[in-house]
Amino acid sequence: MGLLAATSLGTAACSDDGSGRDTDVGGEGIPESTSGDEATTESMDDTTEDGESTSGEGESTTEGDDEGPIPDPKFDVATMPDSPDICVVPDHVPCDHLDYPNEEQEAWRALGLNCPGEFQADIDYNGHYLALMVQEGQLGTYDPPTYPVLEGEKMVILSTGDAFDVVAPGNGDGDTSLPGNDPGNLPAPMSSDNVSDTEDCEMNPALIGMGDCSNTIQAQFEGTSGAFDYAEMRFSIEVPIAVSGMAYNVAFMSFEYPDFYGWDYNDMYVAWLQSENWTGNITFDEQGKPLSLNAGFLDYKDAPNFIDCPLPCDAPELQGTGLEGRGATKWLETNVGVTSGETIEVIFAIFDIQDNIVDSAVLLDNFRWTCLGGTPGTVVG
Ligand SMILES: [Ca+2]
Ligand SMILES: [Ca+2]
Ligand SMILES: [Ca+2]
Repeated sequence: MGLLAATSLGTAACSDDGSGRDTDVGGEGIPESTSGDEATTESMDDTTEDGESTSGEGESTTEGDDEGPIPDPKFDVATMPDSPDICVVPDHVPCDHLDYPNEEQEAWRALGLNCPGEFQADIDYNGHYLALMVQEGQLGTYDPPTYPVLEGEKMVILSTGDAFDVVAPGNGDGDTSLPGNDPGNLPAPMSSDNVSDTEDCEMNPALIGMGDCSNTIQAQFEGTSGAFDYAEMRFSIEVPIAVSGMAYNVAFMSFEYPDFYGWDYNDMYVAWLQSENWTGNITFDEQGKPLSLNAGFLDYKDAPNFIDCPLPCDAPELQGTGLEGRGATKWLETNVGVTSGETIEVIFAIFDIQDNIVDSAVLLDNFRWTCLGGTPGTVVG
């Protein structure tokens, strides 16, 4: 069965014991009584917390003698129906094979969002129309595929230039300026500022909302002219009942490799989450930095460089993509905890730093709900 949703986040998550009885919605934040006529309720809650099934009403009512410490406070979200303390990922049927009125709408479904009959997101694309495109089928020609589609039949390409340059060799030179998309600072609610010089939001949750909880953006942003050729996909969505995390897949690739590899400033990708539990970047390389040309996950280097890939240095995995002779990461996977019933805002943003010159891009696919809570993390996957 699923994981325990409420325990991993510690805030308003799931509420009831599955018995069909209604927890008092006026009692938010107040631990349930452990005495008197509540004894039956408590023993059933204990059963739930042990991870056993409580699907049948009236089970386990004779276990009143294994009372442990006072149970953790239980919360009830008044706008939600009562739900059991288990995590259940809603069914998802990919819909990116359907016809769409325009490529922007197509992109959201390629990502795995807004399929018919599923939780709908408020969606907003901001960027030049050339920066966004939808790729059907694997990117490149390598076998086994380096970048297979992970959900449905299509994935998104988001670029700091012409996204078409990513698709195949010779489509373009990977160096396109897109006038009118140079905000410098990151658009609200994003902020490049660290929440603190010494703590992140995992160490000190009181810092949530004060800036970038991950403290990863500022160091790459400071002292530059900021974001150029900026493109973002942003959406707001209510987290479904009995879900404790969200995940998606991303791969970063850059035409800046190898010429500008190892330079202080380079293009950057930020995945921003605005939620009760986190405000800030959620996608990192293996050194805990944002994805960029110098990302620690830059596994595919298809040309030598003087820092860490002497001759011969190539990456046949990039065959048939526009990134031949350049650099890229594998498919990566980010997961982060979110809370049932809250409305989160998610922003996938890519931008040149310092100038519009030489582009970078990300592949995006497979947005989904999960049963993994906790602070954000990114792994190869
Ligand atoms: Ca897809
Ligand atoms: Ca550019
Ligand atoms: Ca650039």
